[in-house]
Amino acid sequence: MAYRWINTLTDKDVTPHAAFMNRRQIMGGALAGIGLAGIAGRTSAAPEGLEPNSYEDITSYNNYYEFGTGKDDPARYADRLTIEPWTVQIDGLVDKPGAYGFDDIMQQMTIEERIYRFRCVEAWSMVVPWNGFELADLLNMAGVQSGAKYVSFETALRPDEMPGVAYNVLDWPYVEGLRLDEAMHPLTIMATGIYGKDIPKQNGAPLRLVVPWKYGYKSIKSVVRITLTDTQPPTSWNKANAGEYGFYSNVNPEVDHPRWSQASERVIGGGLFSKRIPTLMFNGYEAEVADLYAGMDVSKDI
Ligand SMILES: Nc1nc2c(c(=O)[nH]1)N[C@H]1C(S)=C(S)[C@@H](COP(=O)(O)O)O[C@H]1N2
Ligand SMILES: [Mo]
Repeated sequence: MAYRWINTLTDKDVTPHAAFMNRRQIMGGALAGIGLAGIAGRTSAAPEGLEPNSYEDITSYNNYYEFGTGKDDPARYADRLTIEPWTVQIDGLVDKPGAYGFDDIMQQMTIEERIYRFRCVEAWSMVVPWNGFELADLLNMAGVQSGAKYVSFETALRPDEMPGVAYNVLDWPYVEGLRLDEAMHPLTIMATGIYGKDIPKQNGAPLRLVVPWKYGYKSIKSVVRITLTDTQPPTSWNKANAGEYGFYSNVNPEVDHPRWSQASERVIGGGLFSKRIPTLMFNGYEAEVADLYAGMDVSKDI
């Protein structure tokens, strides 16, 4: 699609911080016709050297229970999902509720690359070079009303296309939620691509939430509905097991899952050389997001 562009920033150039801080400059430069190679050559603060996982790793080791609970089930079965046409219902406390077509959304959004850490609650992790847009831009397009305090999200429910929904492992459709300030945070994106290609179905085509400082299950796939509300919305894993999965689900190495440690994580990929690394507070995004939780006890409000 012509409106998608891939920047040539290396992982060293796009630290999570620099990526969102430089967004407007990057887009301004691109629109003004400044070569992207020039942008890649700019200096950026505090390079972290995040090493993205391979496309193969990211698209073959998945959680998408609508297609089965095995890690390879989504890659095997998600091709059954029809993604054209696709509409996202945006409703609740917004000025312009309605059914927004995916292509219309894409034409209005600024697509950029974000290289983010991704940490599943099961204690494995990857680094993913997403393409996508800020959720805040989409919510602002719909016009968030002053009474809105939370955002709820819903995945498509297609029994004919999703073999996994025949099993009651979760209460379908998959639903998730964020507090409005979390949803509006510049690190929160709707991902529409990986490595510059349209996001594969097993990863949540055609658009899925990515909240990099929270456990992976918050990053709901194949979103068909976004509702602005004044009450905290139900979330699938919390409904399934409230003792193990809270609403916030912020990555916190100091708070263990009742059944395993969260202090470290297994890095996917590398075969025999796969390693365990320490898990970082807020998955490494503490400087950007800790303020959102000022006054909360993050060891209790899990
Ligand atoms: N609709 C839906 N969204 C989902 C899931 C799911 O089963 N269904 N799994 C979640 C979990 S547990 C994780 S770790 C991530 C996995 O994303 P990935 O397969 O792109 O790595 O998707 C999340 N989003
Ligand atoms: Mo997960």
